[in-house]
Amino acid sequence: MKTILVTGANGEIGHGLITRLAEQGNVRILALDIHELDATLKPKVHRAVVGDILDTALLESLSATYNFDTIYHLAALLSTKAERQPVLAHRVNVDGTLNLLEMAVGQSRVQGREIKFLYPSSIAVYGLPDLQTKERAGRVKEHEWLTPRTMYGINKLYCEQLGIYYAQYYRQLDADATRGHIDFRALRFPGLISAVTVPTGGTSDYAPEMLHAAAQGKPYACFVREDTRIPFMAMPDAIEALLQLEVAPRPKLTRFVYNVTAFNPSAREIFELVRQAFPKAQVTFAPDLKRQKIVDSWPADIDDSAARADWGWKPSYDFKRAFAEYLVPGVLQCYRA
Ligand code: AKB
Repeated sequence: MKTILVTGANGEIGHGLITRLAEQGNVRILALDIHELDATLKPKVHRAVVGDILDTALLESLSATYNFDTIYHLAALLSTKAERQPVLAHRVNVDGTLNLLEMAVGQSRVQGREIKFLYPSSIAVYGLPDLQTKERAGRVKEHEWLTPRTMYGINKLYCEQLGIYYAQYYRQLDADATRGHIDFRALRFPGLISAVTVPTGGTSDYAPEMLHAAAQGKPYACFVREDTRIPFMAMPDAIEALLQLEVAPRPKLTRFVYNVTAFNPSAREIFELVRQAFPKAQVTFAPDLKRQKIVDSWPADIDDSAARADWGWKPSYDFKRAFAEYLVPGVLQCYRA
């Protein structure tokens, strides 16, 4: 039986991940979140802990009680929220990640083996200077355009590096026995769209917000232009990507950080599929110029060929299938009276 720590357990990825891990069985899930865990998730976990990843005493006590095999460190403030509270974002996104890496390395020393550390990064690590460059850049590779323009993007890019440092160079001057070993693996996710949860605090949120508003018969003012294009993925594929990366044999991995993506519609194209499913959808486009700038700095598409080649990544849902077979049936079920 594997023991798995999930931070940010109550968030969108946490919901999907805990559900899938519990279905797989043979796992003991420890769910950590600043908020009380959703009642629907509680039966799926061994223990739900309400607490802060900045509380090192709490992390020490969890570490003293459990031997973790894998840590899924999902807790973060997303891009819009982080822009509104940059200092808090830096604390949670960077200091919080450092605390978890320290905990993992401590666990590795005590257990005498490697601890897997799964980290969701983001397309927010990229920063394109203007729309012409964005158009020219096409499918951005992992090493390109690493000039983020948001606190969140900067936090994510730095924490990728921090994870690589802990995996490769941590305390490189020490005797080997004191070092501890972390098997750090990160995914750069595009915008994620779930049928069962609505994100909070992100800037790619217009896609899920539009869909969930239409399903509830509520009007929606989309905060980006109709021609805005960034990559997206349906939530089940994001969860599969995390699970597949976790079990991929290390020798096959040529990198620590991988792009993954599924489709990259414009906001207008998203609206068209929403309207097909919900003909009465009341969507207007009312760009918020400041949030628009953030999305414009993210690539129109990313190149995930390394993930495909190294560990067989392939999304199950393309744009049409995501709507027809997952999102639309899912939201209908969600809001059925
Ligand atoms: C956000 O909008 O901040 C996130 C992301 C793209 O990582 N969804």
